[in-house]
Amino acid sequence: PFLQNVLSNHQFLHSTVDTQFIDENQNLFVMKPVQNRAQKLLHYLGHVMVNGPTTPIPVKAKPSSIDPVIPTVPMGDPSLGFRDVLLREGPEGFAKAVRAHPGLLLMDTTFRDAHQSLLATRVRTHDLKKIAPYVSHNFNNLFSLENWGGATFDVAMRFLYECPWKRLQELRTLVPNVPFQMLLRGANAVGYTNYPDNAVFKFCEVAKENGMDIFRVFDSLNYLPNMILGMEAAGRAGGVVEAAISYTGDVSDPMRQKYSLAYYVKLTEELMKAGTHVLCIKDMAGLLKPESSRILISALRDRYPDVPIHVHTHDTAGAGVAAMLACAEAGADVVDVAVDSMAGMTSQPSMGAMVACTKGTKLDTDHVFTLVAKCLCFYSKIVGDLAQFMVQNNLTREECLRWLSPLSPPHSPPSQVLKSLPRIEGRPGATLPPLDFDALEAGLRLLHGDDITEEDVMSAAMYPKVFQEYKEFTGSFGPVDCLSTRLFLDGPKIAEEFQVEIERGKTLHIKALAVGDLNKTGQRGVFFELNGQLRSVLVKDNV
Ligand code: 3PY
Ligand code: ZN
Repeated sequence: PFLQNVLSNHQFLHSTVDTQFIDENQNLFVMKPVQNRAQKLLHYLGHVMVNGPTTPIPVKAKPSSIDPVIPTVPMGDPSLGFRDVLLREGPEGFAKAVRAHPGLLLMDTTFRDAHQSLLATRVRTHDLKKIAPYVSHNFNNLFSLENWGGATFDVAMRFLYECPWKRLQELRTLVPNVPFQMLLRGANAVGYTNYPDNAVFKFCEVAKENGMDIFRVFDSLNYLPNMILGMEAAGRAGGVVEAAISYTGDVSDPMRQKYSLAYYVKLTEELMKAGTHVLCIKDMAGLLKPESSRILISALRDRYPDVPIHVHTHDTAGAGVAAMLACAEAGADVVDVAVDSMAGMTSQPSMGAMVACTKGTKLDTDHVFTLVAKCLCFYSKIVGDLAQFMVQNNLTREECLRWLSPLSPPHSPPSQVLKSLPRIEGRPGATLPPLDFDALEAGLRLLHGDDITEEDVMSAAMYPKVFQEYKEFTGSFGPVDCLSTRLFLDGPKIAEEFQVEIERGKTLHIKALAVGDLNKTGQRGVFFELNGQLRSVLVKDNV
C-alpha cells in the first residue's frame, strides 16, 4: 500500500519533487513477501471460516460435501486427435482435413461458454484439470475444446484469484491431442474496451505460445474493421482464424429485411476476402430455427464449398438440437455442444442428444454415448446478470424497460447513449498510441517484485485494475488456486483434516482446530495444525 501511495502521488508523478534518490535505489521498493505460502493459505482459510466466501456466490447454495467421482483413464498417451493434424499440416491443412471429414464434428464448450452461461464462469482450473485427462482420452475426435477467452480471462483473476494463463498451460499439458479454441472479441481481445493494436497482436502471440490453437474472432456489431484486426492478430500469431458472424433477426422471415440472407452473404464475402480459415455463424441469442438454419447454411455452403462452416448457438429457447441438426444437414462441418450436465437452457445444446440423433446416419459424430454421459458432475445454478440486477434493485419489468429505453437504438439518437463522452470516428485502436510493454513490465516489477512474466504483462494490459487486485489478494492469501473448490468457497469444518498440494511433491497437511472468541479489536484467532505443528492466525471479523 505504501508503494501504491507513492506511485499515485501527484507530485511524485509530475516530478515536482526530487525523486533521484528513488531512481537510484529502486531495490528499496522490492518488497519481500512477509509470510510463506502455507501461512498465507491458513490466513485465507481462517478468513473464510470467520467471514464466509471471498468470491460472491449469487445464490445461497453451498458446495456439495460429496467429492465428485473422477472417471479413470488408461495409462499411456491419449489417441491422436485433430491437434496432431494441425501441428503437422498447419491451419490450411487443418481446414482441409475438417472439410474432408465424413461425419459431423463437435466443439465441446463445457470448459468455457457452458459455464460462462450457466455458472457465471465460476468453474475453477482445479476442477477442469481433474476431468481434462478423461476428455483427452475419450473425446479425442472433437474438432476442438473451447476453454478460454470471453469472460474466463477476467473472472479467473477477479473472482477465482487464479492466473488465466496458468489454466491454459496446465490444460495444454493434460490435453495434448485436441485443439484448444478461444473466443476473441475482435479489437477488444478478451476485454470490454479498446486496446492499442500492438496489445491485441501481442496478446494473440502469447496465447498461441501458451497453447491456444483456434481463435474465434467476433465483433458483437459485426463491425468489420474490428474483426479484421482480430483476424490479423490471430493469423500472424500462427493460429487458426475462425471469423464469426454474429447472427440476429430471422432469415426465414421475408418481412425482416435488416439482417437478411443478403446481409450475411455479403459479410461472409468480406471475411473470406480477409482470409479466414474457418467460417463461423455465432447465434449468441439462440435465434436459429431449423428453417433459418437450412436457408443460411445451404446458401453459404453453395457459395463457399471449401471453407469449413462452424455453428454456435445457445439452447435458450430449447430448439438448439433441432437447429444444429438442420445446420449439419445443410452442410455445416462443426456444431457446438456441451456435456449433458452442463447443456441446455442458456448453455449449448446437449452433446449426448447430438451424438444420439446422428448415430448411424451419414452425420455420425463417432462419439460413444455412454462416455459422454459419464463426464462432469458440478453443482449448478443459473445467473443472468440482468435478472440479478433486477432482483437486487427490486426493479419491475416496466421500471427496467424505462431505465433501458434511452440506451436502445433506434428510438434514441446516439447522443443519449454517449451523453458527454468523447466521440471517435473509425476504429478506436487505430488512433491509440502503441502500448509500451517494457514500461508496463518495469512498473509491475516495482509493485509486485521480480517474478513478473510476459503473461502477467498481458494480463495487466488487458485488465490493469483487476490484475493489481488479484496480485494483492494472492500476495496476502497465497496460492488459493491449490485449494479444492469446497475449501476455497466454504473453508474447512472444525476437526477436518485435509491436504493441499502447493507444488508438485510439496503437500501441506492441515487440520482445522478451532475459531476463537471475538477479541476487543474485533478479531478472532483461528487455530490449525500444519504438518503436525500448531499454527494460529488472527482474522478481522467483518460480520
Ligand atoms: C463473450 O464475449 O464472452 C461471449 O460469450 C459473447 O457471446
Ligand atoms: Zn456463446
